[in-house]
Amino acid sequence: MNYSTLVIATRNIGKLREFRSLLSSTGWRILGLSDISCQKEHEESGASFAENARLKALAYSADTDLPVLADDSGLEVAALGGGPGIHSARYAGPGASDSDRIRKLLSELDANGGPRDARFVCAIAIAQSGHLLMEAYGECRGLIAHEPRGSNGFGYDPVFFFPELQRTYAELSESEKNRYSHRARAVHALLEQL
Ligand code: ITT
Repeated sequence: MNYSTLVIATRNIGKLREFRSLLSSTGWRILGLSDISCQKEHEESGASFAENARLKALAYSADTDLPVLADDSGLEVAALGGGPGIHSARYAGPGASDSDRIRKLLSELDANGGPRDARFVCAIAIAQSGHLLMEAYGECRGLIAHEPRGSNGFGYDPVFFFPELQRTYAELSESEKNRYSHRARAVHALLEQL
């Protein structure tokens, strides 16, 4: 497969920034949804990360002739039965902030008292003109910290403690996170297929 331009179908600027960096070695021109003037919102109605990534990529690929990459990702906490999982973005309800979601996660886990093992999961799908072209998956294991630490990254990064580097994701530099993260692993798996 030979891309020169790829649209990243996300409204999450943290994700877009990471993809730009993770794909920089390809030389592809990376566009966001605003670059193709796409205002549409597509519902994430799937039952898994992979299904949601596929649905997003296929839906947005109807709005452009360019290939479209979608990422569905989230945090699975073992003691919470794998939650918030595919509901990571909506975990604290509509309009909630990253801090609201982190507060809810910490209070549920503190009340639960169980082990703090967790993993970040990332499913990627690429589609063009309504056809699915490629899929990839990555995950990264860690622990939920007792309180937020660090200010880099986005989302749940301040409470995801990465044992290998003994820091939370939000305490890692961008290049460190992009070496180890679930998204980095998914992009690596994707590029291996090319
Ligand atoms: P798009 O659907 O527009 O891509 P989104 O933020 O809604 O944006 P998801 O539906 O995939 O994306 O939800 C991902 C959720 O998981 C979101 O709340 C993130 O905060 C969280 N998440 C995913 N990857 C993360 C990462 O690398 N660091 C921190 N949180 C992450």
